[in-house]
Amino acid sequence: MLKDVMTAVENGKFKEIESLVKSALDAGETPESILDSMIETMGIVGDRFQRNEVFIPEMLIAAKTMQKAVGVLSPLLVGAGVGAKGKLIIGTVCGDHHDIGKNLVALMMESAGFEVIDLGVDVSPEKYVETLKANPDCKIVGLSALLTTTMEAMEATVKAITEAGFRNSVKIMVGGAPITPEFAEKIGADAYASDAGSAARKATEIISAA
Ligand code: B1M
Repeated sequence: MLKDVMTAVENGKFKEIESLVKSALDAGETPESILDSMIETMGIVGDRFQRNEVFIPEMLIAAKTMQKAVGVLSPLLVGAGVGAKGKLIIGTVCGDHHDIGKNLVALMMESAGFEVIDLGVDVSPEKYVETLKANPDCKIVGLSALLTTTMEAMEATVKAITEAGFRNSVKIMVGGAPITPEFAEKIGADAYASDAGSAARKATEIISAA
């Protein structure tokens, strides 16, 4: 069942994906295992793109297919108590349009009890600062980047938040495929997480410690 879901995502079977995910759930697969298998598949698609075996349209349709599948899984992943842990602003940094990972992190944060303000993709440092001004009770800002070329924008965002005077009132968490704990430390972020599940755990940890 998982193999069918993976093949459908890899080949961009947009129309079939919902029923395949439902069949996998009916067969006893957990939402988490289905999600993990699709994340693995996107890695495979990325490797094929790098080897010039697939191109942007194929990568895009695989992404859209995964997003449709996530739509089926979302209600099963979101838990009770949404918002109880406070506000969290999240977005993909300026110049970067990848949002599947960021959306999963947002979903897991919501499921962990945060009220999530999702700014979407290609978010400028100014937009983060503006949103912080409108939400001074925000506890965490999450920055996602998938391109090595947009890591710089992540650094610029941390700098803008610091210069706007919010550095003592919010924690900044960063993540995304090219991001490392060393880079997070170098740019002055408070936390790094490698995946959506650990991002939610880490977020809970840092607000409890604050
Ligand atoms: Co893009 N792309 N892409 N792409 N794309 C990558 C990232 C790439 C690695 C593919 C490759 O060459 N192997 C490569 C980057 C190379 C590099 O920078 N070193 C690449 C490239 C080059 C590009 C373009 C430049 C291609 C071009 O135009 N020539 C272009 C850039 C567009 C732009 O952003 N300006 C581009 C475009 C696209 C599409 C639009 C076609 C599509 C995105 C669609 C969308 O997101 N709506 C796309 C896709 C799908 C990919 C791959 C195949 C898959 C990404 C993905 O969704 N993964 C990707 C290859 C890969 O990642 N191996 C690739 C699944 C997702 C669940 O994982 O996003 O890593 P991920 O998120 C994880 C963790 O990273 C972490 O948790 C998530 C869940 O567990 N995480 C956080 C993420 N954010 C976090 C934040 C946190 C904490 C954890 O705290 C706040």
